[in-house]
Amino acid sequence: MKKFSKIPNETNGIEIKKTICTICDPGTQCGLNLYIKDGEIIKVEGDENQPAGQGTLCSKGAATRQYVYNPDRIKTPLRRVGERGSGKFEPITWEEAYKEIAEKFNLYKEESGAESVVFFSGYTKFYRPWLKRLCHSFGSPNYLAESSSCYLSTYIAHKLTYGMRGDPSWAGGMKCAIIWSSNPYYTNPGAARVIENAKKNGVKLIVVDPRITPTTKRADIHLRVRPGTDGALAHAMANVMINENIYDKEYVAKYTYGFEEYKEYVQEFTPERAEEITGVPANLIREAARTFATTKPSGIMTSAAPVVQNSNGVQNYRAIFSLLGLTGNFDKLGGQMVSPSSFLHASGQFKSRQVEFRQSRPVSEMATRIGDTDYPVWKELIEEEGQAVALPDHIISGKPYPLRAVIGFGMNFRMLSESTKMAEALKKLDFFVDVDLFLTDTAKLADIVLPACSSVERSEFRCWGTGFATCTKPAIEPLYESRSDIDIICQLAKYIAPEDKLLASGFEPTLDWILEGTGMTTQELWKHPSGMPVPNPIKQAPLQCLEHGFKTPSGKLEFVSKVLEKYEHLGYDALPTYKPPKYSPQGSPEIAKDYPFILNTGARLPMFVHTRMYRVPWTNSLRPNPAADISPVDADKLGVKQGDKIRISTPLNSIEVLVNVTAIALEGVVHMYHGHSQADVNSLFDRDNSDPITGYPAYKSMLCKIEKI
Ligand SMILES: Nc1nc2c(c(=O)[nH]1)N[C@H]1C(S)=C(S)[C@@H](COP(=O)(O)OP(=O)(O)OC[C@H]3O[C@@H](n4cnc5c(=O)[nH]c(N)nc54)[C@H](O)[C@@H]3O)O[C@H]1N2
Ligand SMILES: Nc1nc2c(c(=O)[nH]1)N[C@H]1C(S)=C(S)[C@@H](COP(=O)(O)OP(=O)(O)OC[C@H]3O[C@@H](n4cnc5c(=O)[nH]c(N)nc54)[C@H](O)[C@@H]3O)O[C@H]1N2
Ligand SMILES: [Mo]
Repeated sequence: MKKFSKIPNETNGIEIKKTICTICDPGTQCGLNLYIKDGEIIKVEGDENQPAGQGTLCSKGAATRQYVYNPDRIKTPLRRVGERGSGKFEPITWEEAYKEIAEKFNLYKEESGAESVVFFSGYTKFYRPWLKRLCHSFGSPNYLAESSSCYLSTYIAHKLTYGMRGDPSWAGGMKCAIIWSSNPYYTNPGAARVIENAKKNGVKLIVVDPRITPTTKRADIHLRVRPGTDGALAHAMANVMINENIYDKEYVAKYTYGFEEYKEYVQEFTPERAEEITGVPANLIREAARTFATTKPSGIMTSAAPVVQNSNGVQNYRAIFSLLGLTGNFDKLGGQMVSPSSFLHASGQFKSRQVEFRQSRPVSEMATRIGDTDYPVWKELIEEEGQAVALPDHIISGKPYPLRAVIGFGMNFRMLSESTKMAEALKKLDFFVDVDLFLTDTAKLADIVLPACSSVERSEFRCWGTGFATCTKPAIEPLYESRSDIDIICQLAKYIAPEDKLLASGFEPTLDWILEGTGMTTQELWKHPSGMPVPNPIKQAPLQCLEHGFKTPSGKLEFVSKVLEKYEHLGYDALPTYKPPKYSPQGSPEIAKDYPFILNTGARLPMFVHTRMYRVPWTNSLRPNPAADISPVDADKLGVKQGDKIRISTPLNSIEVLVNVTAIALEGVVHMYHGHSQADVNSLFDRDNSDPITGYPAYKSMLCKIEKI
């Protein structure tokens, strides 16, 4: 019998509309069946026909009604009337808002150049091609995003090592996988399903994570590494593979560059020495190395975040990726396969025109981007996005040129290190516009606030690696006067980039333009409310680099990076050298005397997505107060119990939180979630505690001390 067969029916006026949940934005997008009566969502279920969610929902998706109908939603466009930051606004019309923004932006462009206006995106992804185009059509190179601490650094490590992105080829007959710092059971249910299947198929799983998680519980081998020491662990595995002669000599000889130097370098990382550095027992390192090298094909599942959020992040991932070269697994079916992006970062087995769409004007002809002077490797490898960690200093100093305005879409000043500095800088701007669903602390600093709607109130396009795509339709009208970010961008284009007629034409024509040649159109996609298979999918074939050369300067998989070689004068090493985290017992023993704990922040909780779910009663009730996870051993040493209040201090600042005593925490490490306004962990990090190559904040390794209050 069909579930819920009584509703909807002809008499009760209830309709089911299909859309996707994008609360946890990039990878998943579970299908939703929304029960609608009189234009209101009365019930939320998973859509069984949609492959990403397969009818299931997590705690966040299940709370959709509380998210959408939250009393904190911004209802109309707002203009500041009080002091900056006072949170006093008056409602204005959309027309007034657009006019005022256009007047200011066009004036700054005339007086100080288009580069004086910054276009910023928070974690939301669906509108990014449109926002980038708006920025470029206006003439500014300064598109910045949350990606300044997420994903791009991993991408840079891929590019430096093998020239493009590679993902594990789970479906290609993989026999062994390392899941290196990822916990999809909390962060990406679709990927968790892939792991479940892999387990059923007998794939050997090695998981590298300091904590115990649902993913580590499924591991054949769990390497409980100290935060930020991943590079030393990878080198010790390479050491075992080379010295035990279990590496792929033919692949190394034919397809890699710099092997002799690399081989010599990893000799210092014996498993015993690596045990001292990483805390992982030497024999377990040996076992992991042997398993990965001899159970082939094998691949590595990586993450956008933890490894690269260390002061040695890029080099640590290069050390990890080098293992794919050493074992001959890159560009092999069942190993690691090249995966080009179709739309946003997802590879959906089709080729869209998103890059041409975004690059309405070449950035290379514009002024120097924010961050380019500090991070030349980023400048070289990342075409359309600056490094936002340099934004506060740039605004405050006015150097190398003045920055006068920022328009942020879902901007949150608390997401980068020295968060108070970002807030200060935003206050110094001539003009700040923020677009959000809620009047956040960042929106309160703005001159104009614009109300965005949620995913169930708009249309958006998404695709999946399985060759499946969807374009949603609003399940309910946007609440109050809120609008889709894409509609806001396309309207704004009429005022600040009037020559760009395509952008001004709105969602449907622009999406059709991007998808031209794929066999998909908006109208066609709308006929399939649960999504549709991509027509004529381009199946990713192996041996692309092996036959045609890697997209690196040497044309090979580079153990020694020819890009980094150019910047050796800046202290970057061409080999993936291991350096201890800047703040760690090994990296700064003097500081460690007074600050004996490692502070590791932001490991995801299943019910939160950054700051998004704190205001939602169901999810917030699961951890209503900011709390730090510490191990029972550390709790005993400190004399604290569950629920006690503690102060966490770094040399920069301190915050007060509750204690959560839990065996999932590694001894000596304090784990703390980010984004709380009452206890902002990012106020504890200074900008210099970052990866010198990419500027990524070292959220995963800081030193701290703990006092009971
Ligand atoms: N200490 C520490 N800091 C971290 C991390 C960590 O692990 N530790 N992780 C980093 C990482 S990986 C990331 S990705 C960043 C994320 O950092 P942010 O991008 O700042 O995170 P969010 O809180 O998800 O989103 C910001 C805002 O977007 C708004 N928003 C939601 N949906 C929409 C929408 O559809 N349109 C618009 N216009 N706005 C919307 C939300 O209401 C919210 O105010 O944080 C980084 N910061
Ligand atoms: N529920 C939920 N889902 C999310 C998000 C969210 O906020 N909430 N955020 C989304 C975003 S923006 C991102 S970037 C992804 C992140 O997705 P994941 O990378 O899967 O998630 P994390 O929990 O950040 O990190 C995974 C694991 O890395 C471990 N780890 C921490 N430091 C280190 C280290 O130095 N080395 C190693 N080897 N492991 C370490 C943590 O203990 C954690 O268990 O999740 C996305 N999905
Ligand atoms: Mo992220």
